[in-house]
Amino acid sequence: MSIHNADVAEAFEEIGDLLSIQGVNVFRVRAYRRAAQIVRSLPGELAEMGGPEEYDALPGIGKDLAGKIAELVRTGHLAALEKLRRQVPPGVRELLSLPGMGPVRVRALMTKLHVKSRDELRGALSAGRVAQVRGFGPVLQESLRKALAVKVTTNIGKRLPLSVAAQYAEPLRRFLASVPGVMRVEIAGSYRRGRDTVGDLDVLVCAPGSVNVSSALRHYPDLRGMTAAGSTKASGVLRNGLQFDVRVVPQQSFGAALQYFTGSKDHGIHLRRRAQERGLKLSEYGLYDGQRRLAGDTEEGVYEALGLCFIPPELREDRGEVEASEKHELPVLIERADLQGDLHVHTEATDGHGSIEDMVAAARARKLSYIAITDHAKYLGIVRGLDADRLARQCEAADALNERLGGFTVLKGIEVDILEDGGLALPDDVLGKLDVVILAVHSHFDLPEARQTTRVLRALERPKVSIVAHPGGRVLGERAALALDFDRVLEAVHERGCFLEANGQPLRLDLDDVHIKAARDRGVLLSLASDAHSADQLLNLEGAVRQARRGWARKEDVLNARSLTQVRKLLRGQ
Ligand code: DGT
Ligand code: CA
Ligand code: CA
Repeated sequence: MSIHNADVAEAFEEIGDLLSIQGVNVFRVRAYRRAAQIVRSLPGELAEMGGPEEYDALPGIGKDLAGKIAELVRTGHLAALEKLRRQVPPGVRELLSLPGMGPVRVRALMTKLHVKSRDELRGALSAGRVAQVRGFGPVLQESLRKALAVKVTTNIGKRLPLSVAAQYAEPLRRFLASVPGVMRVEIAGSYRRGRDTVGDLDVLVCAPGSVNVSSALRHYPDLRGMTAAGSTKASGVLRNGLQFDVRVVPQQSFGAALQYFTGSKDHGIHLRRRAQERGLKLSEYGLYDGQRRLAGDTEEGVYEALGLCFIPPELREDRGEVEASEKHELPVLIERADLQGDLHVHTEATDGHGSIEDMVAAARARKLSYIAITDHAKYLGIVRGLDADRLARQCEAADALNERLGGFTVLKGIEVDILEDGGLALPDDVLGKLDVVILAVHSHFDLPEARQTTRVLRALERPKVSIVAHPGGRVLGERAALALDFDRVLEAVHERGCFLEANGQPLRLDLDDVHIKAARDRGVLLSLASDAHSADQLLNLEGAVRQARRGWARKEDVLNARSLTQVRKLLRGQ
C-alpha cells in the first residue's frame, strides 16, 4: 500500500481536531494542523523520501511528527490516531464544523450531555437540554438548529479538492503509462479542465486493442476494488474513495475521445449541435460526414474541422468560449511564467515557517523578482500577530535586505483582519507606511449577507488598502463561502482602485472561477497569490494560475504579472 501526502495531511488534521476536543494544549493542536498544511503542499511524495531524518529536516516538522509520518508511510496506520479515535467517537469531530462550535463547546456537549453526533445534538436541542449548558444561548441554539436542518452544511459531497485528487491521479497516470504497449495516458474530465473539485477520474489510455489494461489494473497498489473490467473499459475505486473510469482508445480516435471525455457536458453538447448544423456528426470516435471521417486523431483537428480555434480545457464550460473561438476572440490565458512576483507571503514572524531570506531564495528559484511579505497583524486568535512595533522592525529588516539583494525586491506589507464591525486591526498611520495592505476576513464567517457586505465595504473605505485576500472565505470541504453581495464589493474595489486576490492555497482556490471572470470583466486586476507559509508553498501559485485561467484571465488582468515598477505605481493608486 502506498501512502500519499494527502493521507498524511488528513491524519494530522484529524489528530489536531481530536486533540483539541480533548482540551490538549493549543500549541500541540496547532503543530498538527500546521504540519497538515505543510505536508499537503510538499512538491514531492513523502513516501519517496529517505525517512524520518529527511522528514525532520522539513520546515515545521519536528522529530515527533517525523516519526509519525514514517510510521504512517511504512505501515499505513498511526497508533496515536487510532487511540484518539477510541477516546473521541467519530461523530463528535463532525460537530466541530457547525457554526459557533469550537473544541470547548463540543467538549461541553460531550461531557455534560453525552452528545456524540449531529443526530444526538438535534435531539438534545429539541428536548431543550442544550439550553442548560453554559455558553449555549438562544442565538447559538437557533443557528445550530438551522445548520443541522441542512443535510450536510459545508460538505462538498463526495467531490475531492483537485489537489487531493491529483495525489491519486498522477500515480495512476504513471502506472498506466508504464503498462507495456500503452502509448499515451490522459486524465480527462473535470480534472483536465482544472476544476477546483473533482467528482471522478476519466482516464484515457491510448493503446492497441491487444493491451489488457484491466488485468494490469488489478495489481495497482492504490486500488480498493474494481467495479467493471472489460477489454476497452475498466472502472473502480481507489483507496481514498475516488472513482475512476479507464477507457482504452485506439490512436486514430484518441483526439475525439479526449475532446468528448474532457467535457464539460455542456461544452460537448454545444459542439455536437454545431456539427449537426453543418450536417456532420461528432462523437467520441470522431467527426464524420456520413461515412467519411474528417477528424479524430487529435483534439486540435476536431476543433479545426468545426471551424473553431483550439479551446483550452479550462474554458470548456459553455460560458461563451465556443462563440469567442469562432470569432477568434478567445483570451490568451495567463501562464505561470507570466508571473513576476507574489504579493502574499508569510514568514516565521507569525505563523509561517521560514525567514524573509528563505522566502526570497525560494521566490528567486521560481523565477520571481519581487515578493510582498504580508504577515498577520496582531488580532485575537492570530498566532503571534505583529503589532506596530514588530511590524516596524520587520520593515527595517526588509529595507536592510533590499540593500543587499540585487535584482530582487521585498515589498513591505501586512495581512490585516477585518473586524466584525468592518474596523481593521491596525491604525491608518501604521498601514500608510506599507507598500501592500491585504484585507482578510478570518472570523465571524456566518454573518448574514447585509452585515457581511457592510463589514467588507467599510474596511474598503480606509485610506490605505490594496488587496482583498481570499474574498469568498471558503475552505473546500470545510467551510462554505461567506454570504456576500459580491457585485457591491466588486464595485467598491473598482472605485477604490484596489485589487482582488485569487488565492492559490489548495483548499481555498478563492476567488473561484466565476468570480474571477466577473472581476476581470469589470476591469479589476487580480493578485494571483501563493499565501505561502513555507518556501515549498510558493508552488500554490500554480493553483492560482489554473483557477485564473478558468476565469478567462489574461496576463493583462493580473497585477503580479506586471513589473515591479508598474506594480508599485498601481499599489500607490497611480
Ligand atoms: P466530475 O467528474 O463531476 O467532476 O465532472 P466531469 O466533467 O468529469 O463529468 P463526468 O465524469 O460525469 O463525465 C466526464 C465527461 O464525459 C464529461 O465532462 C463529458 C462527458 N460526458 C459524460 N456524460 C455525458 C453526457 O451525458 N453527454 C455528453 N455530451 N457528454 C457526457
Ligand atoms: Ca469526472
Ligand atoms: Ca466519469
